[in-house]
Amino acid sequence: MQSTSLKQAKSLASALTPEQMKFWADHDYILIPSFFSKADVEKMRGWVEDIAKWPLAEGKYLNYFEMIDGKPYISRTENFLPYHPEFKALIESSGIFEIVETILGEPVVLFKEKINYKYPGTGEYPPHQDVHAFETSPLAFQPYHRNVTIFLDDATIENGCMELGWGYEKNKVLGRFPTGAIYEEEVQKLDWRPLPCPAGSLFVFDMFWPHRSAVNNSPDPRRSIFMTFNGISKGDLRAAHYADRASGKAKSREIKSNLVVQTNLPKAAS
Ligand SMILES: O=C(O)CCC(=O)C(=O)O
Repeated sequence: MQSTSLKQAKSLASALTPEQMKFWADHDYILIPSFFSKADVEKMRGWVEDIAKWPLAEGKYLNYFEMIDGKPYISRTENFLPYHPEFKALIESSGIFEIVETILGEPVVLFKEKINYKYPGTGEYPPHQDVHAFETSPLAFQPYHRNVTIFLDDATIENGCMELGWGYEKNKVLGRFPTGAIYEEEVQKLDWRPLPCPAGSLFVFDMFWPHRSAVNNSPDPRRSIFMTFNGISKGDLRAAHYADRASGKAKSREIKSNLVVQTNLPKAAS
């Protein structure tokens, strides 16, 4: 049910300008500031705060908690769009699908999505590539997925904006720990540059981009939505992916070692 309703097969008229296409071809990313209006950002912030309070549920959306000094802090909610029709409608009508279709040259499906809450004191991400996060997928380690991030708050150095590791080799999977975190020797070879961007921005990036982000040291949240797409010709793997994630024995990688899925928190989070 959820996978078919989260795809759009529309016309393939270009949703990007020639300049944006060239930037993508040169850099494998595009940042589009003010993609969403202030009103839509405000609306999404409200929905995200509502979702952060959703009760734990089996077989639906998935809440993840960061354990800090033995206490759980909500870090992420995965697979939330099927359970929030207004949010889903806004995303589906936003033009994001069309942008990824333009980049991939075919209609796309939404493989997965998550909210990263990045509340104060949380949200550190070690250097990693998203390409190897999905071992359940036959598309893992291959250049078929594309990521899109919506920033709902200004991303700044203080609140741990994303940092990109420039100088990586296209379509190369870097040496990494079993968690997916890149080996220090590989990290050192890259030129890490922060990517501050305003609330409402859309950041589209290739899955091989090495990236990391520091803990949020500001007093305010730095919320974002991460969506991963693939071309329809590669199949619709969403249901299989979330079945694996909900199994409690997920084979897909988790780069944050202090992250705990809801089912491991019988009482603490209720
Ligand atoms: O939200 C952030 O600061 C970075 C998140 C990230 O790298 C990820 O979810 O893969």
